[in-house]
Amino acid sequence: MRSTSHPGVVSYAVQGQDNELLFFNNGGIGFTLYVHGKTAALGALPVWNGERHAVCATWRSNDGTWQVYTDGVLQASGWGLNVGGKVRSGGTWILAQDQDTVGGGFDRNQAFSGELSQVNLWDRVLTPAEIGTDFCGQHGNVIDWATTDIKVLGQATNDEYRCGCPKIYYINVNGVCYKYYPEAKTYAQAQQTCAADGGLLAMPKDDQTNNLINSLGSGNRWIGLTDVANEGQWVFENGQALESNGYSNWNLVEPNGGSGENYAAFSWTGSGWQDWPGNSAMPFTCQIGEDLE
Ligand SMILES: [Ca+2]
Ligand SMILES: [Ca+2]
Repeated sequence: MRSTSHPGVVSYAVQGQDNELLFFNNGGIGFTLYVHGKTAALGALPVWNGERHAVCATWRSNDGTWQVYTDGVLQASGWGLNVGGKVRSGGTWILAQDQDTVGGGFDRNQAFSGELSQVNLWDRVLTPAEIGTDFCGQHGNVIDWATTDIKVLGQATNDEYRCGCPKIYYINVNGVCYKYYPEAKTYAQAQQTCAADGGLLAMPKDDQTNNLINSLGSGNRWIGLTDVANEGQWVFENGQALESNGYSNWNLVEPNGGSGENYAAFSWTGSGWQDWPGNSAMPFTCQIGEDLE
């Protein structure tokens, strides 16, 4: 999930109990898990930084044990939640809102604003290894996200969730994972940020990739291309010479900075490239996955 709001996230209502199962943020910093109207305070969860996060809540009937994990890390746990209870069948599931009646009773202040995906439900408590750090490829035995028909209502829209990156906040496009970093850094600092993720500054090696990387941000942004080793000999971050690749997208008159400008960036005008001094600070995009050799 990814959001900056304080909402009802997953709501399951049955006749006579609109909080049969509910994962909810109480408007402040704390989350609450409801089982058959009973509550466990999960506390604050580190999920409000605009990145994607994997959240998993568990509950066991016989002793009411509950746990909540984010990105594979146990954040809180307790016991005594609705001991011996059952979650009844035949109700209605709503994502991104809280039901106060079955299928309705919505409060506009409890709408989730953000992205939700890979919502699965099991009839048993998963092991920590099963919970893991990402939910791509999971298949709940009660609700399987991959095969469940989801109705899109209200202002919600449907989009493809691009699974399959080693870091969940990267998006997968044709087997390569990208993340845009909006914070301004020097070229060297941007290189370090990408390296810490196990990647490189994004390398636009064809028109399609260039447009994709450009679409992730705006303004001046570093790309993984430099002539610092030999003036005029532009080389991608993975060591491939620009010339041997056969695609470039320099703006008119660029590159024009000689030995004073040894690093390539998108310009504020769009997807064209310019050479620029590396000690300037600007946003950038990292890539991991394919094409790092
Ligand atoms: Ca240069
Ligand atoms: Ca220039």
